[in-house]
Amino acid sequence: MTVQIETRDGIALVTIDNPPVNATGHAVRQGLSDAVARTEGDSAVRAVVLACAGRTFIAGADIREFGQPLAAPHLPDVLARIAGARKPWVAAIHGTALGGGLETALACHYRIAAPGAALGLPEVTLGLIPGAGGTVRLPRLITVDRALDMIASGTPVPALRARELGLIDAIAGGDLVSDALAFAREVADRPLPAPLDDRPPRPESAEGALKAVAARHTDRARGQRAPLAAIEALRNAQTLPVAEALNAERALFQALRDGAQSKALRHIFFAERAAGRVDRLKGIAPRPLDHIGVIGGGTMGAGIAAACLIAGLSVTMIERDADAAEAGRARVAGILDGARKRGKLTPEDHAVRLAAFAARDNYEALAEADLVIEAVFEDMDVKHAVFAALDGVTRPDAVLASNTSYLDVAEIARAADTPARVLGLHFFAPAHIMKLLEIVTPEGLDDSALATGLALAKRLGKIPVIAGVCDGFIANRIMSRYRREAEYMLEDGALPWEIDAAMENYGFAMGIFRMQDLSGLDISWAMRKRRAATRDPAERYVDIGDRLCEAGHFGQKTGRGYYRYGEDGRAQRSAETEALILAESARKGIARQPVPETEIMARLLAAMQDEGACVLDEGIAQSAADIDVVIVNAFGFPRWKGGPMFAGGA
Ligand code: 3H9
Repeated sequence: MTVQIETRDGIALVTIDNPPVNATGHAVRQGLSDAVARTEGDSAVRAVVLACAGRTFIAGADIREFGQPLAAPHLPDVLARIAGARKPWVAAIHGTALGGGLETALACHYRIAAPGAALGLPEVTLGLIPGAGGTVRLPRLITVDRALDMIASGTPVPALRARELGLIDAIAGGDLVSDALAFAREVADRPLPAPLDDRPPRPESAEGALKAVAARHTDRARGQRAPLAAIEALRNAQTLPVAEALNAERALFQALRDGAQSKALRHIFFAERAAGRVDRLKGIAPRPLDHIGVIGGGTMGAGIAAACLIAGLSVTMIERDADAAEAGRARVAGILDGARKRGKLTPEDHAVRLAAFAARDNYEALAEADLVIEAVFEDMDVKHAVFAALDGVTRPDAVLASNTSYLDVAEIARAADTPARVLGLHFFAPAHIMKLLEIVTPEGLDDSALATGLALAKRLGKIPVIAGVCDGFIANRIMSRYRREAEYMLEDGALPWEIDAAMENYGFAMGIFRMQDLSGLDISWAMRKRRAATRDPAERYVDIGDRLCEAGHFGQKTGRGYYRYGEDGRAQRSAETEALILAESARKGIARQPVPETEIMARLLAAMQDEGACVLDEGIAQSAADIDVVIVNAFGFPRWKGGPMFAGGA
């Protein structure tokens, strides 16, 4: 039974058991509706506790049902029945009460949560707003500006904060269900509290707070409809009678649910969860993972080490000498300090994580490592030297990984005595923050080594995507293709800020030239020089980036790049860059033509889709959805467009 009722001492315990996350699919809605009827009709029942089996309270509506016609009873009607019950309902929340889950808890008369629980209305992350009363009931329980902030950001709040806000009535001190039953026994004798629907919205927490929150989310929306719909729904909740506000919420929800943005966001939601699944690994156990070795204490190595430490692993970092080891140690300590300051690590955890870290200047310190990640200079000879050295000192069952972002992992592996234990783990900078991890699988890779790479990703909270071996794997290969297209457009008639504006108006977090300025133009220049000898002479080559570097313009760090940077670090159009571009077009005999914004985006998207199709054909990516996951997470492609392959109808 999906919903079970058991009466204990006058209190009905209604338990939802709908794995994996107790979503309110049809069986749950029907079961809850029946539970209201039964408990209302049973004179032995004085109060009701609503709890969930498994890892979490209800985590929302069943997103898989959204594409299909929904069968009655609908969630808003079920919740109206709970809200109108004559006996008090107490929601007992563990794990996460999200979306329709929190709305169910809001329909109950009381809420009690386990200390580790989190509560939120994350519908905007799926291009939606709450559709079962959340926008109307939440601002009647917590202040209207905080309600808007929760709904428009989609960010859940932990139990402690929920208690401060007035979102829950109590935090369980012992076993959640026992505490909730005791709570229900107590409130059964009290008069039923006025349903939220009969209360007025709570005024804003400070004058002007609501306006400020609305302005912030309008600014951030950048083309997304859901946050704006949330603002509209909250306004309705304040100005319309409850029944009308609920109807208006439902209409907004349905329009969003059937719209392109929500479909795209649902695609990415499921694609991210499917990524990194490899059928043949079923039943293959990963090797133990406690102690990680990191070779190289530069920006990337330090970020990887910090990510592992934050996840609770112990880390030994190797550098070439004591000074470099000390510099690497300081970089890692700096990242951990930042995590403590931002509240990501408690002071106690910070101390424990630091104690689990060592920076050394000899490979022998890796004798006990379960997995070693190399993050040294991108040069095949350097990598070969590292892997040859690792062979001699690591345990034979240790997994060896290269963090290369484009080199041939199969060739790197050949330097090891046991190539089958070598794979690529391509982190994105900053490695302790970026969610994406490309797992590069050379032919002959041992299954348990691959399973271990995937287990590491899970432990670090990353999204793993499996990639085959080729130049640049999935992310950088597609990126270099569309960067090339952007460069062609520079020669053909567009300027960097026009291309960036087109991308940002499409929804990218940042245009490609601004992004290159930020990461520095010198690294890719060095790579181009290394590859110059092997480049196909027939291939169209744009020299503008090289010319900028030759002039010492390495991007934001030198105050000059594609843009010019003032004291405040703001990017400004550069007359110098423009003159250089015009001169390059003239040198090649290209008659510049303005490139309209729609054409800029059409050309960039076509380049991504075309390269994506090649990546798929060659078996480098497992699916088109994996490519979307990579491009959305690596390069700020707007999630609400679903990724280039989804946008192209793949
Ligand atoms: C909503 O509620 C609308 C209402 O306002 C109005 C209605 C009228 N449905 O993430 P995980 C699956 S909108 C269906 O790996 P975790 C997921 O696909 C909804 N399936 O676990 C995966 O399946 P599989 C608002 C769902 O522990 C499995 O569960 N709610 C749903 O890392 C495990 O998921 C949300 O937006 C769902 N709602 O994280 C919450 N949720 O194993 C969305 C999960 O086959 N969910 N699945 O791949 C989450 O944020 C996370 O899943 C959660 C668990 C934090 C709950």
